[in-house]
Amino acid sequence: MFTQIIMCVNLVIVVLVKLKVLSCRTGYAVAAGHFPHPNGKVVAAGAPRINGTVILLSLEDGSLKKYQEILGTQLGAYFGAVLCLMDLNSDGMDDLLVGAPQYTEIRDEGRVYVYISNAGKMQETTQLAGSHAYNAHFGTAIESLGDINDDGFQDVAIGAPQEDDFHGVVYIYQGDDGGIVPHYSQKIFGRKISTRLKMFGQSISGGKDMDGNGYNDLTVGSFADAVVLLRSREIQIISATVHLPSFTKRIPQACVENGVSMICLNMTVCFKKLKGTGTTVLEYTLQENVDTNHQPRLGFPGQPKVVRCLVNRLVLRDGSSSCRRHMGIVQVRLYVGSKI
Ligand SMILES: [Ca+2]
Ligand SMILES: [Ca+2]
Ligand SMILES: [Ca+2]
Repeated sequence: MFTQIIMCVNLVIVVLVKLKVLSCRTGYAVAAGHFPHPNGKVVAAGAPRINGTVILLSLEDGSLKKYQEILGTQLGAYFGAVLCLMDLNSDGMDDLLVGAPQYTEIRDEGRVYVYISNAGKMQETTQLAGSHAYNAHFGTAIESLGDINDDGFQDVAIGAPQEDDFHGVVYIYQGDDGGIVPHYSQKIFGRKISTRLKMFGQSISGGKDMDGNGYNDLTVGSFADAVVLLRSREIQIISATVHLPSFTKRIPQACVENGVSMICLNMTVCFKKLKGTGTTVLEYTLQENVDTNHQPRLGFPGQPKVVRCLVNRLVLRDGSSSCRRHMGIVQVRLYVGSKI
């Protein structure tokens, strides 16, 4: 049995909380946030020895009081060595990510446990494991990035510094209304940035817009006398509309392709940039139906025969819209009596 002291300090107040917990090193990692309600104040403290423990302390009347205790399940996983409080599901209350970088299936793959605030408690919903890579130490660093893909939910970066033969990897996961998308959205290899990088992802700092483009960027530390700044690209939102003739049966223009009667169909596709700056080169594909169980009836002029999809590109500038006209071809025998 050990006694640990956690201090909550501002300019004039010092609060000491004595905790009796079964494992030591309480305070190895700490994080602060808002829980169990949007105005509530909570401190999470990790004690990673033995099976590992995370203690949640709520700030009430100037004192920190034990609110919830979360126990790790695997001996030596270092559960609680890394903590991050952030609002993943945008309900106004912070959620908790707990790193266990030495969690082992074969050897030290690492794991991150995700707890979502629900009914006044942190409840485990998801376990993240990166690529389950041998000796990766996934979860060595966990950092909130803010909302880098502009979908209204905060995103998170997780380091696995010993993955890829100690060159290191950083994973990006996206928050959503259920908490977090369990599969990563991006895997960033240190080796692809520079072969000199070692232990890329040992430390991560995010949530700051370093280049002023309106999107938060990511700074990643390594053991190679190098710090890497990864800049977020801006999000562009483009609307796409396809205009078809209202009465396709009355299209008068008949086509013949390879001796087979066809009906021509003039269509217009329009794109408008709703969000984003600069010049965008847009490549688009037109295809009648992507359902492989359905026989397509619409094609496009091609050489030497009709093709089922058409690929084209155009340039969109700031706030601009642009349209292109294309001719579709419908086989007569399939067209009669049915709509496209
Ligand atoms: Ca939340
Ligand atoms: Ca997001
Ligand atoms: Ca930026």
